[in-house]
Amino acid sequence: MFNSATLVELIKMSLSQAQIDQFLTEGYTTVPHFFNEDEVAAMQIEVARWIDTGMFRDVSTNPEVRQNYQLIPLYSRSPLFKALPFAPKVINAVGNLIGHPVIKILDQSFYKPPQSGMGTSWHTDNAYFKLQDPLRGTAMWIAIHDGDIANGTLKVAPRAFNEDFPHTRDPASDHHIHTELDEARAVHCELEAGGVVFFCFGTPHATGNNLSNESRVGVGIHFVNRDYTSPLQEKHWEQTVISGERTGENFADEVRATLVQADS
Ligand SMILES: O=C(O)CCC(=O)C(=O)O
Repeated sequence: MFNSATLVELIKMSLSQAQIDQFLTEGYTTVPHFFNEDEVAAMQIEVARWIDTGMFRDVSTNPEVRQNYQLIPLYSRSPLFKALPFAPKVINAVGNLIGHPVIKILDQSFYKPPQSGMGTSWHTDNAYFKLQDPLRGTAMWIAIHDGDIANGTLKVAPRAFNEDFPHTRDPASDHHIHTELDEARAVHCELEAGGVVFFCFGTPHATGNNLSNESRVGVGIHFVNRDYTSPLQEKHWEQTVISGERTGENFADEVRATLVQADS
């Protein structure tokens, strides 16, 4: 059962019908302030630890000019981010969008240093995951720092998730693939830290260069409805069951522990 604070948070953070409808028709929706102030502070402390201890890897093929630092996976390196998908508001929101049973298949982070941070090229997650129904998988992209056009916040192409986007190797990255997309179709998801973008596996998305004087970090967590995956896909992905009976207290505990440790 949830305690009353969790219940209040859950009600406050439930997606509106308009957000669910936007996801189903446009392939994405944004939720400002999905994470509260303490949660944002804890996530920023954790991400600073990853940066300071050199845990990110630069995937840029032209690192003298621009850098695009990636850390993947997160759950094995961070109790905070291991617990985050089990926060009741996350289970609830993701379940509302793609239906239960929800499994988490991937988590990762991208760090863009000031001025020379490089964007990630246009792609769909389904170019990697190949889910038959692109609406049965969603990414939850978290703005760890305020994201705007100048620092290359996430951009998406609405109403495109049923289109076919051929992908080829991205020469700017040492392992990614990319697709062509007319920039006129882009919606820039400008969000304060703690805001979230949910976008389905068929939705083309990208980030821009960080031209600002501050670092910017995003975290992406990928979920699917297990009833829509094949055994072959399951063999290749992480299989963390999210739906089900849980106390829901783990993320809150990890947030507190991170803040207390940073204070001591
Ligand atoms: O932050 C980025 O540069 C890329 C984000 C992304 O493509 C994702 O999280 O799926």
